[in-house]
Amino acid sequence: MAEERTYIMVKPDGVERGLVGEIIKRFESKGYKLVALQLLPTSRELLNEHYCDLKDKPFFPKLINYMLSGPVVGMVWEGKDIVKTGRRLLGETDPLKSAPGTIRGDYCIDVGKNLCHGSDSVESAQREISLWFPNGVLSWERHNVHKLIYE
Ligand code: IDP
Ligand code: MG
Repeated sequence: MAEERTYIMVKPDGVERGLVGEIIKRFESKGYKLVALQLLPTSRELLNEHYCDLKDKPFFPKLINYMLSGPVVGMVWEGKDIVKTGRRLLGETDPLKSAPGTIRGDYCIDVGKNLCHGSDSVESAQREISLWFPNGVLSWERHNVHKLIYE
C-alpha cells in the first residue's frame, strides 16, 4: 500500500519570520520523509481553489490577503498516519488554544497569522498536493533510516 502523504505549507508570516527551517525540522525529527519542497509566490486563483471550502466565511477576504502577502513554502511529507499527526504537530487553528510543543503553540498568537497549513484529511491532502505540485512529487527510499523508525 502507498504511504500516506500530506500537504504542509509555511504561510507568508512563517517564511518572513525565518521559521521555515524550524517547521521542516519538526517533521524531519519526528521521522517523516520529505517528498516535495518549493518556495513560490501564491496567486488568487491557487488560493481560491486551495481554500474553496471556506469561501463563504466572513474571514475569507482577509485570509486571501494574508496568504498573498509574500511567498509560501509548500511541501509534501510522507509516512504513517501523517495527515492526522501532521495536524497535531501544527497545533490548533487558533494558536492560543494550541499546546506548547506544537508549532502554533510555540511560535504564534493570532488565528489570522498562524504560520502554517496542514491538510485535514487524506482526500484533502490528495487534492492539495495535485493543486500545488501539478508535476507530481518524488518517490524515493530511505534505505537505512526507514528501519530505524518503523518496526
Ligand atoms: P486550519 O488551517 O487549521 O485547517 P481552517 O478552518 O481550514 O483551519 O482555516 C484556514 C485558515 O483560515 C486558518 O489556518 C486561519 O489562517 C484562517 N482562519 C480560520 N478561522 C479564522 C477566523 O476565525 N478568523 C481569521 N482567520 C481564520
Ligand atoms: Mg483547513
